[in-house]
Amino acid sequence: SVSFQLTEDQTAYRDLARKFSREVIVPAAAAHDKSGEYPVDIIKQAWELGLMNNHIPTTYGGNGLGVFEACLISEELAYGCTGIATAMEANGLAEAPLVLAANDAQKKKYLGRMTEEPLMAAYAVTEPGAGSDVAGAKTTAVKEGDKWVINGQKMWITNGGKANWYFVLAKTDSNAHTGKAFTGFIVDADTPGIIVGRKEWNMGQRCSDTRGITFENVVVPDENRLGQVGQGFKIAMGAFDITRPGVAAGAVGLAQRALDEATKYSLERKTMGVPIFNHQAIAFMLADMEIGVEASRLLMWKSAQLKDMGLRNSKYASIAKAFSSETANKCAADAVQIFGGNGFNSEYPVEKLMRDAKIYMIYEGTSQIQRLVISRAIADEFL
Ligand code: CO8
Ligand code: FAD
Repeated sequence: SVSFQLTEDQTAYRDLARKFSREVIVPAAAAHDKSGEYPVDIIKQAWELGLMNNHIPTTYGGNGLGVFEACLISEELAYGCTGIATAMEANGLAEAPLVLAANDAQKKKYLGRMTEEPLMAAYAVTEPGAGSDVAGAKTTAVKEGDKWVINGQKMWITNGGKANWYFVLAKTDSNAHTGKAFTGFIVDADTPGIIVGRKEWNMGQRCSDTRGITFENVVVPDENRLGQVGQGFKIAMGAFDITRPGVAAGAVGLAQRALDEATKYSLERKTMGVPIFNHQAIAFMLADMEIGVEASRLLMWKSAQLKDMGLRNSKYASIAKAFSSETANKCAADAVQIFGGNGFNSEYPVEKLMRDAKIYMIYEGTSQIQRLVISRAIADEFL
C-alpha cells in the first residue's frame, strides 16, 4: 500500500530537524554565505542531536535510519541553508560505499568513529579531467606486497579540507572494462602524500568546503581496500542510489524555502493598492512553485522508499534528482522575480537561494547524466 502519512517516528525526526534548521541554521545562513566560513559549531550541534551520519547502522553506533527518514532530515536542513546542509550531507555520501561494501572491521573503525565524535568524511571520485565520465578517472592504485600505492588527482571534493578519511576510487586494472577496472579504498586523511588544495570559491553554497586533492605515492594497507578488487566502480555508483534521493531532498528544501519566502513577501508588499499576491500573475507563479515542490517531494519520497524496500531505485533516484533540482532553480528564480529589485539584493534571502540552487543540477551527476541513466533504464525495460 502507498501511504502519504508519516509515522510518529518519522514525524519526530522531521520536526527535530525542522526546529533545528529554523532556530539555528536559518539565522546563521547569510553570514556563512558572506564569509564562506565552514559551519563547525552548527555541525557539532547537529551531530549532538543525531541529525548527521544517518545511514550508519545501529550496530556501529549510528541511528540506523532508512533512506526515507534521512531524506526527511535532509530536506529540513537544506531549507535553512544548502551550503551548511551540503557540508553535513557529504558525510553520508562518503559513508555510503562503506555501508554497501565494507567488512565488519572497516565499519567498526571508520563508521564507528563518525558516531563517537563529530568528524567529517569525503567521497573522492571526480577528477579534473573526469566528472560525468567516472570511467575516465585516471588515479591509480598499484599493489605492492600487502599495501597499495595511490597516485593521482581528485577535484571538487566536498569536505576535502575537513575530512578525517576519504573514500577514494582508483584504477587497479587498465585493461579491464569499467565494471572491473576500479577499486575503492578508505584513506586516512593524515596519510603522507596527500596534498589538500585551496578552498574553491563557488557561485553558491559558499561555506561548504570544496577542494582538489592530490595523491602522491599514498600508501594504503590492503585492509583498507573496500570490497573486492575491481568492484569499485559499482560500489561508487551504488552509493548514489542511497544519496541521490537525499540530494533531491536538499533541492526540495531549497524550493520550499523559495516558495515560503516569496509567499510571505507577496502578502506584505503592495502595488496598485493591493498586496502583490492579489495580482493573479504573482499568485499563479506561487501556485506553479507549489506544484513543483509537491511533485518533487513525491518523486523524492518514492525514490527513497524503493531503496528502503530493497528494490533497485537508480532510475527513480535520477528522476527525483533531475526534477527536484530543476524545480529548485525555477522556484529560486521566480522568488527573485516576486521580490523585484529587493530580490536582486543580498539584504534579502532569495538571491542566495538562486545562487545556491544551481549546483543541484551539477553535483552528484548533472541533469544530463540523470537523463542518461533514465533513458538507459527505459531502453532496458523495453528490450
Ligand atoms: N549500481 C550498481 N552497479 C551499477 C550502477 C548502480 N547504480 N550503475 C552502473 N553500474 C554498473 C553497470 O551495471 C556496469 O556493470 P557491468 O560492467 O557488469 O555491465 C558498470 O557499473 C559500468 O556501468 P556503465 O556501463 O553504465 O558505465 P558508464 O561509463 O556508461 O557510466 C554513468 C555511467 C551513469 C555516466 C556514471 O559515470 C555516472 O553516474 N556519472 C556521473 C558521476 C557523478 O554523479 N558524480 C558525482 C560525484 S559526487 C558529488 O558530486 C558530491 C556532491 C556533494 C555531496 C553532498 C550532498 C548534498
Ligand atoms: P563534465 O563531465 O565535463 O560535463 C560538462 C558538461 O557536459 C555538463 O553539462 C554535462 O552534463 C555535459 N555532459 C558530459 N557528459 C555528457 C554525456 N555523456 N551526455 C550529455 N551531456 C554530457 N565530486 C566528488 O567526487 N565528490 C564530491 O564531494 C564532489 N563535490 C562537488 C561539489 C561541488 C561544489 C562541485 C562543483 C562539484 C562536486 N563534485 C564532487 C564533482 C561533480 O560531481 C562534477 O562536477 C559533476 O559530476 C560534473 O562533472 P564535470 O564537472 O567534470 O563536468
